[in-house]
Amino acid sequence: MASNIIQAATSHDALFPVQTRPRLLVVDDQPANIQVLYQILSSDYQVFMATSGAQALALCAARQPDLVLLDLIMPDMDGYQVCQRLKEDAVTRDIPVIFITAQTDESAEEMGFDLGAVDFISKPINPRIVKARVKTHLMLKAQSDLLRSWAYLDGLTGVHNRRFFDERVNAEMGRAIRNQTPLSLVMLDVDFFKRFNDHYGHQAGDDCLRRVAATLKNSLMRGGDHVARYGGEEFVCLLPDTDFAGAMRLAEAIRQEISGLQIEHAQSSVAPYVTVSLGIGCKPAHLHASAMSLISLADTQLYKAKEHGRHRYYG
Ligand code: GH3
Ligand code: MG
Ligand code: MG
Ligand code: MG
Repeated sequence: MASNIIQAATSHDALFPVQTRPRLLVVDDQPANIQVLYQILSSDYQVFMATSGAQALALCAARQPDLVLLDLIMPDMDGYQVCQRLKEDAVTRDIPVIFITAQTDESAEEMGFDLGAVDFISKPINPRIVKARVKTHLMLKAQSDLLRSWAYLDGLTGVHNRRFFDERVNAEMGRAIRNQTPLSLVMLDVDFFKRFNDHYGHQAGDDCLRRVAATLKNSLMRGGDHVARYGGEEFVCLLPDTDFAGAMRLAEAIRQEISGLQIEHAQSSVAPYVTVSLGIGCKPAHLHASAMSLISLADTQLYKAKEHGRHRYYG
């Protein structure tokens, strides 16, 4: 397939590194049509090409372009089918699709919008209109991506929020069951934090939470790991492909790193600085479990860590 992917390489590269330019996929069964669009767009964008619907779907899944320019009439799989398939798959659903077609009747256009296309451009194409529409839709896509990412962040600490975690833990559990891989969860809670707030004030409490969150982020080694704020002074670390032993190692490392921050806590009964208690839940590789049971297990273990003296982990 690699031979079918032609990447733009122009003098524009010096100003705008190729890998950071928005990525477009142009799909048309006629190479001559692709050539025309390539010439119009390749100076501003990375342009990938496909000459069939099947190829377009494969490229979208593998490379997730920022926008697709899609021919309507193609043999085998037409543009409508390609668009429908893109919108059905969670991985490609949010990629905007612009139809480019010689078909001018309104019902064709209506059907395209019904299937989730964002725009229609008619052939023969006007280069300036193509450029303007592509630019507009890329901007809208970038804005909605940004808003979506904000919706998943915790405002105080900057790590992911509960909404993100709730969605992710279900997705990761599904994946772990399908792939028969382990999935671990470390849940942690700051010890005697009410006393901390009462003694040092709410502002200092907020600062403490920010430092704890930053430390958790730094402690997670793998790209696929996620840290989220689960509640007030409770955080969760979601660890795909991590078995119980790995989760225990991480819990211990976190325990030590938080106490190592030496954030003064004169009112704590465990230490003169801020500490955390942790609970571990693990779904072993070849067993089934629900996201709910994993969370409840980690929560139970966290409760035990509290009961047995705090500043420790249980699993
Ligand atoms: P334990 O060791 O058993 O966990 O005791 P604790 O005092 O930490 O637990 P408790 O649940 O009684 O108190 C949690 C406190 O966390 C109460 C609340 O004021 C504080 N808290 C929750 N969210 C925030 C926040 O966003 N900022 C600040 N500063 N404090 C918060
Ligand atoms: Mg065609
Ligand atoms: Mg708590
Ligand atoms: Mg607490």
